[in-house]
Amino acid sequence: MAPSRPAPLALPFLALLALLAAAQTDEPFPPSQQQQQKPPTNASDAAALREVFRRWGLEGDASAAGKEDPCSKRAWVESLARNASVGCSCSGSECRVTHLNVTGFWNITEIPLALFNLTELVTLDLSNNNLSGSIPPEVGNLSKLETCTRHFNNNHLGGSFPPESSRLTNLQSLWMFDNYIEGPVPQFIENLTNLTDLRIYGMKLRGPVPKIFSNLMNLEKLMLGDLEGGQSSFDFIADWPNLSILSLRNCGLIGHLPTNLPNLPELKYLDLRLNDLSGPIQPLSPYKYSTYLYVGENNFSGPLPSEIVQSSRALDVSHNPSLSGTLPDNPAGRKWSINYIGTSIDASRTIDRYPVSSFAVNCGGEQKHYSDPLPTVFSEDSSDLGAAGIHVNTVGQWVVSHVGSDPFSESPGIVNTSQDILGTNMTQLYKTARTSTSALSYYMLGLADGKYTVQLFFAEIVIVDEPGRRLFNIDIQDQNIKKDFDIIKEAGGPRRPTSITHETTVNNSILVIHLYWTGRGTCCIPYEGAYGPLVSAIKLPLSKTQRSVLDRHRIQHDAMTSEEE
Ligand SMILES: *[C@@H]1O[C@H](CO)[C@@H](O)[C@H](O)[C@H]1NC(C)=O
Ligand SMILES: *[C@@H]1O[C@H](CO)[C@@H](O)[C@H](O)[C@H]1NC(C)=O
Ligand SMILES: *[C@@H]1O[C@H](CO)[C@@H](O)[C@H](O)[C@H]1NC(C)=O
Ligand SMILES: *[C@@H]1O[C@H](CO)[C@@H](O)[C@H](O)[C@H]1NC(C)=O
Ligand SMILES: *[C@@H]1O[C@H](CO)[C@@H](O)[C@H](O)[C@H]1NC(C)=O
Ligand SMILES: *[C@@H]1O[C@H](CO)[C@@H](O)[C@H](O)[C@H]1NC(C)=O
Ligand SMILES: *[C@@H]1O[C@H](CO)[C@@H](O)[C@H](O)[C@H]1NC(C)=O
Ligand SMILES: CC(=O)N[C@H]1CO[C@H](CO)[C@@H](O)[C@@H]1O
Repeated sequence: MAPSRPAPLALPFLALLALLAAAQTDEPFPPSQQQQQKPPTNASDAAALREVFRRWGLEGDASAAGKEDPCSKRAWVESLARNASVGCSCSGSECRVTHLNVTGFWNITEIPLALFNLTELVTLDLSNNNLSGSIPPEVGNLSKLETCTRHFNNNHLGGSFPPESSRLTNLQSLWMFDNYIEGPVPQFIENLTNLTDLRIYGMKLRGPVPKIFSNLMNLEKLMLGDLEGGQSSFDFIADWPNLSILSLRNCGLIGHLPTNLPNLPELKYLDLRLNDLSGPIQPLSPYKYSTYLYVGENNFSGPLPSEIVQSSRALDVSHNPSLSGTLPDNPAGRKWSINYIGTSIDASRTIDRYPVSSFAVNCGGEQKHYSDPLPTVFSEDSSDLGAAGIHVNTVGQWVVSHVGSDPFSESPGIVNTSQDILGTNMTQLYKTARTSTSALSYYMLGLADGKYTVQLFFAEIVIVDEPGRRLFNIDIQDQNIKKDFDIIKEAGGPRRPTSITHETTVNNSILVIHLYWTGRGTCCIPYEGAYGPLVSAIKLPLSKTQRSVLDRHRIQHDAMTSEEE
């Protein structure tokens, strides 16, 4: 910023709260002294902004509409999550609109073309609205854009990336996640060499990731994911000196980890889950420095290098069936933050298949007794699983497995509410829940083969403002039964119960319930990391025969353990 110009950005954003307070209590747009001294807003910007706000129903006081100076109408809010603000940059004779932030409005569905007349925009944030349709080619007119921090993420945009976006060469951040944009991962991104923060996941894009992305040397955060088909090898990663977050979940990555892996000295968070990587896990590089290392759901084999197991690191190696080895001894008094379910690592420690007679879990909570309609004990499930971990229920009849951590926050794995849950007499079941920013699984063990009816219980107790924010998928026995499941929508409101009843078959003594996030809904409302699956309770009613089979096993098990003693 040239020192001769007045600092245009600091004022609007620092003074935001004061202005908001004024805007809410006094007249809608108080003409402060300072604003009167300001030069007028460029007529083209003023006309465009008025048109945009008219289309979005945000023109405010109807009597002032068309008269007020848009640069005086800087900000107004309804809530923390719903916010609209304008920032201007003024030189001697006129002000230009340089910042526009309109986020969290479910009723805003269109991108008015007039928006692209605001050619001096430096930041634009239209996240968390309900925009639909496609991004028009005119987006290329906003060539001064630098930070679209929260750009178009979390909307319902479709179509493909307009090639004109390649003109936005000043862009430092591009967040387009959680939309319905289709087509290949756009090659033009290679031209946006100023990018430090690129997030495109939770859409309908196809791989491969262009090799030429290796040119993006300034990258600090790269989050690509949830691609639909197409394979990529690791060759788009270069020695990016400032890269700290690398998330490549479900990107169709294939091949071995190269032996000469790139040098990524700042790496803190590495997520390679849900790819098709094989061969050995290299002992250190490139994740030497990563605090979060997620390589689960691949095809890695060979022994787990013990150097990567560290008490300061959350490690997920789950569901790599050919991965073997043993875990190093726990550091005194500490628990490893590690999830190795579904591997050949030291399996004896993990799961003792001791069956018992009932399966009901109060996810995230204490043991509870309810008649539903038969007397049922919902067992306690309140272990903190950190950013990667498993917990085996004490008598071994079920296991809960969790992987996930938002890269930007400590997302809690267990949530609770003190508010009432309406429309149920099992209210305590719903007041606590387990949640995950990636994947949460429950394994019911030692079942006789046959048909079972699973019941899952939910109530939204965190993202309580609107439906559509928490969306996740549910698989039972590897079969997808819900895609973009939305608790509030199903329950008809927040803090209300809803349930799923699903019939399934067990033929290897284990029943698996898998709840997982695919990048949809929200990243950060009401707080960073509030997304992904949430479940209140699980129940597996057993028939009389199933129960008696289990009881027989139970008696044998008890007999065995007493002999050992
Ligand atoms: C206002 O902005 C338009 C569009 O960028 C520009 O052509 C025009 O010169 C500006 N007007 C003044 C008075 O600077
Ligand atoms: C946007 O710019 C175009 C071309 O300069 C002009 O025709 C149109 O009237 C402008 N729209 C608004 C709402 O200012
Ligand atoms: C959207 O809702 C806000 C209130 O939350 C209202 O001021 C605005 O006029 C609405 N916009 C549209 C396009 O309906
Ligand atoms: C826009 O508003 C949201 C919600 O208050 C805020 O989180 C975000 O940082 C703002 N963006 C900009 C560019 O000011
Ligand atoms: C969002 O927009 C879609 C149309 O694209 C509409 O069907 C839906 O009702 C809107 N959602 C809300 C909460 O208004
Ligand atoms: C990395 O970050 C440092 C410190 O912020 C900066 O000086 C340097 O230019 C960055 N390097 C690249 C390639 O972006
Ligand atoms: C509820 O959650 C809060 C915040 O995470 C925590 O401090 C509190 O101990 C929890 N209460 C119960 C009863 O679990
Ligand atoms: C001034 C300017 O660059 N206008 C362009 C805006 O975008 C449309 C669509 O790409 C172009 O046709 C205009 O020339």
